[in-house]
Amino acid sequence: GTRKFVVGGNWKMNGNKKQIGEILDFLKKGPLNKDTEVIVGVPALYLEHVQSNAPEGVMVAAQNCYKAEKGAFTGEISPQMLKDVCVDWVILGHSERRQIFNECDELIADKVAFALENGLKVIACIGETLEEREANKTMEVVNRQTAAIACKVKDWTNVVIAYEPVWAIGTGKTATPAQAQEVHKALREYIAQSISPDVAASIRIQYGGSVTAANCKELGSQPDIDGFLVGGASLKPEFVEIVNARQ
Ligand code: G2H
Repeated sequence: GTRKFVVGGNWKMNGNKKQIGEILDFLKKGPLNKDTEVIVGVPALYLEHVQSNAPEGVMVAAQNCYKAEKGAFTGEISPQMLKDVCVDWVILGHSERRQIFNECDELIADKVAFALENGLKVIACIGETLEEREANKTMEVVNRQTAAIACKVKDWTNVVIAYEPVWAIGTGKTATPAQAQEVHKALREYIAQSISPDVAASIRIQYGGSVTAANCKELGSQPDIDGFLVGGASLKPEFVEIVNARQ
């Protein structure tokens, strides 16, 4: 296909200078498949450090940003600030932002639109909870989360979608390749109908949720899985194997 494989590491609230040095070392050592885009999602405090020290070809993402340029928003950072320190990517709408910090579909859509307008590329995360899956609402939820973004975003060129079933996050319970493929395929069909066939064909949809070196090859060989968003395993040398899942 024409969709370039894209693997993100979401460090979440992990790492200190010493550990980040170790991560940069294994990224440098690689070797990382040059046909795969690699993005590491770094705690805000360390963005500039990682941006300056990451090996060539490894891009850096913030894990959040706000929907305004500046002002009285204590604790927040803006897309303009990220651009100012040469960070080109941001992860938005991660389930931990949705669940722990009560971010709703509309706020996330506003953030995605504002980040894109200001020149960032966005990994927009969606996914259902266990309760929603068991109530057979997976596609209803995933489509609703996508539609909320589609209300405010017209150009999807700089968007990657990360499908992360919440029940698979940090639990060691990975979606089976068939389960993940089923959602990715249905989501692409929904995008074809509700946005456009062109966007559906070109947009990259990552799978996230307990991806490891052991399960990445089979997941990565599914036709509608275009990469991964990796949490826990992105802190370990096995991240290199995950980047190289598709050769
Ligand atoms: C899902 C994922 C990274 P993990 O949150 O976004 O984390 O791979 O630890 O399940």
